[in-house]
Amino acid sequence: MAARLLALCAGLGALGLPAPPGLPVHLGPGFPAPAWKNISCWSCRAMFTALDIALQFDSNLDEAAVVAATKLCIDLKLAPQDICAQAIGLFKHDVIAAWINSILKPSEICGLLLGIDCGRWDIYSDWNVTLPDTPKPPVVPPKAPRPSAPVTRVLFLTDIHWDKEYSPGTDPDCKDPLCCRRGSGLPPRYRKGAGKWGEYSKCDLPLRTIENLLQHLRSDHFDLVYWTGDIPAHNVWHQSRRDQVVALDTITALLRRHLGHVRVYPSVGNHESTPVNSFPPPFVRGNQSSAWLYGAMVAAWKDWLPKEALETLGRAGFYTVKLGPGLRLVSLNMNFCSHENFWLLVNSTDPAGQLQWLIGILQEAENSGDKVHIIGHIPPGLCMKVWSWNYYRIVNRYEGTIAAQFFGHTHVDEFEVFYDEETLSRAVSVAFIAPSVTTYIDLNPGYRVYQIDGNYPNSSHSVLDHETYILNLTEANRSESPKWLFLYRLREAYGMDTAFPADMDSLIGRLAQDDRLFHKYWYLYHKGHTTQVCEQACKTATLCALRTGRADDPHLCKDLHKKGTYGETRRLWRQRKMC
Ligand SMILES: *[C@@H]1O[C@H](CO)[C@@H](O)[C@H](O)[C@H]1NC(C)=O
Ligand SMILES: *[C@@H]1O[C@H](CO)[C@@H](O)[C@H](O)[C@H]1NC(C)=O
Ligand SMILES: *[C@@H]1O[C@H](CO)[C@@H](O)[C@H](O)[C@H]1NC(C)=O
Ligand SMILES: *[C@@H]1O[C@H](CO)[C@@H](O)[C@H](O)[C@H]1NC(C)=O
Ligand SMILES: *[C@@H]1O[C@H](CO)[C@@H](O)[C@H](O)[C@H]1NC(C)=O
Ligand SMILES: *[C@@H]1O[C@H](CO)[C@@H](O)[C@H](O)[C@H]1NC(C)=O
Ligand SMILES: CC(=O)N[C@H]1CO[C@H](CO)[C@@H](O)[C@@H]1O
Ligand SMILES: [Zn+2]
Ligand SMILES: [Zn+2]
Repeated sequence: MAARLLALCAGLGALGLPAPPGLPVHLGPGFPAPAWKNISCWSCRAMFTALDIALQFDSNLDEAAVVAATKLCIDLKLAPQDICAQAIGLFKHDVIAAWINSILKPSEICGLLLGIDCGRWDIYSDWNVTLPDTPKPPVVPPKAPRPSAPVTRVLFLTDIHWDKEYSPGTDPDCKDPLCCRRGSGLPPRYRKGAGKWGEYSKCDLPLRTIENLLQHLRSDHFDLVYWTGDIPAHNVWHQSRRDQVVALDTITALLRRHLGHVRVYPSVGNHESTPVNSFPPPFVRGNQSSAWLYGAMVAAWKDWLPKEALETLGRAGFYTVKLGPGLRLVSLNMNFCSHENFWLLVNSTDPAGQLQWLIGILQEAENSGDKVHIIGHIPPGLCMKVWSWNYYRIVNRYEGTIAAQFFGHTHVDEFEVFYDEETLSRAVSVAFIAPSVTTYIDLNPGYRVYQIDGNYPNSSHSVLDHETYILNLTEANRSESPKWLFLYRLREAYGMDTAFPADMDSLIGRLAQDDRLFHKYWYLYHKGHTTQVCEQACKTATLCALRTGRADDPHLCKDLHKKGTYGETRRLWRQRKMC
């Protein structure tokens, strides 16, 4: 019973309701700050034991749980009253179904809420993928191609977050988790209303801005498009399956119209589903399953993907496709690694067999001398520990085959370096994390273009450089026809010879040493719109994220923090927005 109550709380946490300013951090993944921060392990257990007993005396358990969860939501000020009620109404069905079979003790609940020190949980349970016996080929350090070699330009779009209720003139600082929309009310007299093209606040984008971006992109040339998800807005307390499919179809149609014949390869974001983050693995069947969503994706994307890819997409939201001679793409469904996907509390062992499948694809590619690009939504360093450690092992084993990795989800501009497992000192791979199209929160709209070693025999197919473009909202709002601007080019901005793993790793070292360079990074990280300064612990946490290709590894950042600051860094690191 406590399980069911917690399920509802988990659903709420999964809403990712932003913490009110000034309040510190949440303790467990996916839980909003004010709720759990101040609870000791002991009082957490006491509280859930009490609730457990109380609920045993109530015959209408689900109802009681809903009432209790709504009260908690309101008392803890997680969200305004009406949003609490709507959110819990929306989440209760699925979340209860996810939990009905998992019998949880208060200690397990508190383990989930407060971390592993306070109890155990299935998401902490251990499992290992099986690597083939084929020995790892000798490592060949990457080499820059000759200057005249062809280059592939890949347009990278992520986290569009279209708000169909966006409404200029409304209050950008409303009390709801998402503003600038119908129902946000009018701003106070001293504050201007939401801008025509977007707003620096907790707001998503109107369709007009997305269309404007796509029109602008017509004038450029791209060989390929990678599109890593999060299509709908952040109004997660009020989304139906129909709303999600309409968003998927609308944005897909826009891309098709404006990008024309260029092939687009999508990935599934955590916002595609409703409730948000709810991605039942294939062991869940019937109406609870994700069939409604994957089916809509198969229908929407059928012109872009071959039949075999549509088959795995329809089953579990991931696929692979051969892009051309010597290059294969893998699109992962990273929701199967997510702390916030409450279905994984039932069974988190390699959901949908995705990682084992990935190993098969990589081994085949290795056998035939192909390179592989991996795209996905949530970056691996933000995954559940066991999933991400397994993924790290795979990246290590296939470092010669995985030419590049690309993710989104954090909405900011960053990357994660992977190191060799033996010494954690040799950089073996980089996951590039591109900034969002949306402004959420306080950002300029933006997009990324990757330059990749092109299509010729023995090409490395690795990232040579990348460019980031933004819409300067301050300027855009003053004009009828906004201009998308070039913001920076990686190697030029940071003075790098290559964008290979070793150079990305040494960039982290240089950022740690050089405050001016870090300042520049912090500016570009926010797409040219910084609202906060970043010193000491914030800086360490920000740099630590760049080292962290696998979750919960205290060794990766050892040299970055001074003695005694590890706890603080970890705290800040966990505070990173889940988008
Ligand atoms: C957190 O706990 C401490 C000590 O138990 C207490 O003094 C403080 O007021 C609490 N803070 C909040 C926000 O409840
Ligand atoms: C998984 O592998 C790790 C490292 O080799 C080992 O310590 C652990 O016991 C293994 N776990 C299982 C469940 O086999
Ligand atoms: C399936 O589930 C959705 C969402 O919970 C609900 O709206 C719909 O009515 C259900 N359909 C059937 C046939 O049960
Ligand atoms: C969880 O899923 C894995 C892989 O599908 C399966 O081998 C295992 O038996 C499942 N565990 C439980 C407790 O059902
Ligand atoms: C590609 O690499 C292989 C193995 O190193 C080599 O035998 C072959 O000649 C190369 N092909 C070209 C066109 O460079
Ligand atoms: C955006 O425009 C404003 C006003 O012209 C300017 O101050 C700011 O520096 C610009 N930001 C970027 C990233 O170009
Ligand atoms: C983000 C931003 O600059 N918003 C402004 C856009 O322009 C309108 C009209 O001038 C202002 O009201 C917004 O504050
Ligand atoms: Zn996301
Ligand atoms: Zn997002």
